[in-house]
Amino acid sequence: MLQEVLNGLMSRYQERVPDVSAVIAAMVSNGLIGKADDIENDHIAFRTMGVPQLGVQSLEKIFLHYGYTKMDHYYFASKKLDAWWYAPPLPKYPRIFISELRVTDLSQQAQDIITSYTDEVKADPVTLLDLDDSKAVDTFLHSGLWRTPTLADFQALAAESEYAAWVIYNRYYLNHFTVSVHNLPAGYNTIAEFNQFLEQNGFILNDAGGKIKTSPDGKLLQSATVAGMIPATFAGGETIKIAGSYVEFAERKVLPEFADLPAGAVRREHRREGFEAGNADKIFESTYSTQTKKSS
Ligand code: OOG
Ligand code: NI
Repeated sequence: MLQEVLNGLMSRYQERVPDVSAVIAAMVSNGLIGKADDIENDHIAFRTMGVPQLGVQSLEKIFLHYGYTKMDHYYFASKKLDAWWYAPPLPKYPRIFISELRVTDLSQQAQDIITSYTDEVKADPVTLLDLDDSKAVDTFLHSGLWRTPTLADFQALAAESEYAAWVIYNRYYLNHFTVSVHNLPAGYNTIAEFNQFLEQNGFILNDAGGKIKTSPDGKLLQSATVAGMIPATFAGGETIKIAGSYVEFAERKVLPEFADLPAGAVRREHRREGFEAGNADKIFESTYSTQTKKSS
């Protein structure tokens, strides 16, 4: 069940985000991995609108049903976001990071625009789904939820919250998957080295707060590509390029209490867990125009 839903998310994401196949191809051709399936997916991420019948409380029901456990909360004051991460039922599955726009923190005008769309969803749609039907869940995750936005609404939202504009158009499309770098061959198994590999291969990295985002304990290091621009067609028929999704990279260092384990014995539970608000705050900007202007 869970594997089928994850496969459906990854296949749509890979079609929309050319950097996904390009990163995988570069890793294979340089011998970092044998095939795409060898990549360890550290986590995937979704964005949601925080209105009562949607948001995290709705989307999370799918993953709680598949055995995920809700973990820590993070708050992003200036971006007006909340987020939680979810631990998978088995280590072979990715962690999940779901964020939510604090809609009532926005201006009345932005709230009115958002609710004019989200009010089309009358009740929490996940409660109407048969979560044991992976096809139905897959279709739901890639459905419109609300009508296609107008360009004027998209631009009005973007002026106040680029996150809001992203969600009004992109809905539940996967925001990113994350290549775990610490188990890659020596020379590529740190974020610093992997970033160098990425840049040598022509990928453009998010440099908000620096290309390497490091947690205060020094044990979670992350980087991300700048989201590619995708053609988006609006309600009036206009087509402009807007930010799509991106790819992230994560290095989780071994915890001090396991420092003496032989390299071959180190597993996920021996490494730094969870997320870091300071890192995440900058990674969100991978879809913001301050970053995407470098790719377009
Ligand atoms: C999520 C940004 C945060 C992380 O790993 O901390 C994040 C987003 O852009 O929606 O992915
Ligand atoms: Ni992430």
